[in-house]
Amino acid sequence: DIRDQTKKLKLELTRFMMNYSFALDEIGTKVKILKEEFHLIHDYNPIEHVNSRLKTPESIFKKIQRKNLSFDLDVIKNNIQDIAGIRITCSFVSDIYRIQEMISKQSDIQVIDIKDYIKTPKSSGYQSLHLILSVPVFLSDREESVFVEMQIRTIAMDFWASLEHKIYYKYKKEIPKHLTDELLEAAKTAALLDMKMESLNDEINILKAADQEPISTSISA
Ligand code: 0O2
Repeated sequence: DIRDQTKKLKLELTRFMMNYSFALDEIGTKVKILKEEFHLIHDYNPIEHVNSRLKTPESIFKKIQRKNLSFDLDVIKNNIQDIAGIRITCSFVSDIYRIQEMISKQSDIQVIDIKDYIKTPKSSGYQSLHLILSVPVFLSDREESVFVEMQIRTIAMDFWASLEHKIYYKYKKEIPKHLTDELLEAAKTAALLDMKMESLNDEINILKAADQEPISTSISA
């Protein structure tokens, strides 16, 4: 009857969403291990902060409609790859690619897709590195591969994206062109700031390395 069917559907949906939550837990642990071990070995922490989120049912529903998909869990699973999302904010652009490499090398993770919005920013000015990962989730009776979208960005990219998102969110109508132009300009300024901070860091590292070199005691004649 209808009550049994509703109960079954509810259970199916809960299990469906739980897998994404487990996948986020797993990837979150992986990132935490990388962060702590990297800090221990290199005495440097490339990761500033990490956030993760599950897409809300409303947002999943909107995307199903936008992509003209049928309301079928298998179709949703295969076509909506950002139900689980983790965002890693790091210090320098080079850290982004370092983290990408560390994650990609892990044998149980498959990199399904890479969108490099740093090399090719979006027309809005948005920059970040997006990876679609397939993560195995070990359940009581089976193993499931689950997609997780990993966004890796610098503090400057995150600053821009967070504020731009807020500006759009607050203003529901179409944004006047001069504002989108200025937002694009601001994104370019953020990218310049990233370049400047990275080159300052490189210079300091050279000075630090020189400081650590053993002082030669032999005096040549
Ligand atoms: P939320 O709230 O972060 O989840 P797809 O439709 O996913 O197959 P799409 O939309 O081209 O393909 O995916 P894309 O652009 O690779 O990634 C979308 C996500 O990137 C967005 O998620 C944002 O988090 C971020 N993003 C992309 N473009 C912009 C931008 O111009 N400004 C800001 N602030 N963020 C951006 P959601 O689902 O839109 O939102």
